[in-house]
Amino acid sequence: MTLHALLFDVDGTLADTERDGHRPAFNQAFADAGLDWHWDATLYGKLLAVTGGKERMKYYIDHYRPDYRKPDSFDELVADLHKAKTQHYVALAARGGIPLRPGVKRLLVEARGAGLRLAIVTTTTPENVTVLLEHSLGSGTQNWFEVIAAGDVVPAKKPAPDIYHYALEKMGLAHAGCLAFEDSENGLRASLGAGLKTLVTVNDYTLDHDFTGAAVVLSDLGDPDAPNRLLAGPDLGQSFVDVAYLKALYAS
Ligand code: XBP
Ligand code: MG
Repeated sequence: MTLHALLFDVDGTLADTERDGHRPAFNQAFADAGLDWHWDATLYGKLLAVTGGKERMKYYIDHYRPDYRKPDSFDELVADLHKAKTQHYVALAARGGIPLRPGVKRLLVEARGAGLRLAIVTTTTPENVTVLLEHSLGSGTQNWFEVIAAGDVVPAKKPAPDIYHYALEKMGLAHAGCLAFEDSENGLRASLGAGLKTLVTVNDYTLDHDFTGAAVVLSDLGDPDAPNRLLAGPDLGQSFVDVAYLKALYAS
């Protein structure tokens, strides 16, 4: 089986969205609501143990705020805060405030030209994905992706493999011939759980994660004039990721 489809995570993989995108958007929503909740960059790293913004807020209250008395309408409060947070995030991304990681645009353009099928597989909210693609990758680029599998379309978020199963089903594909791109342990557990070979690019929040089972772990995708670093896995003799590299990795 040859490589014919690429499935991309978004947060941490296409762009470093978490520390300077999602985190300030959550904090702004908390401040607007008059809450004394505030997530600094270190605490946020710990909260990333849980994927999904609504799930993350509940985890924060349960594990870090024993002093907080939940109102009866707590689920509603979390849903409202999450809506407000999404508005802040969308505004930031629409200002072009969240650049893509190195090599991402180059690889997507080349993969598209090579006829590889593309999909997005993420736990974040769909609006967050479309605004990021539109403003950081380019106008109309959401159409490059055959499926954008995002957010609450499956009840169990990563590390559950459900969102990958959902995307593969929509594409009418099994795991063979597909390669996933992830940045975190939760993401890798999800893609491996769906039987997918997975390329990992790390970021500051995920450097120390356990990437056992990844096909390769790289600092980033790299570019011809900005080599990446191989952190684990086979040395394919190339310091940036292109379609030839992906085909060789898939076959290895
Ligand atoms: C991303 C997430 C998301 C974002 C916030 O994980 O966990 O929750 O942090 O987005 P992954 P929402 O990269 O593994 O998909 O607030 O829209 O959930
Ligand atoms: Mg991620």
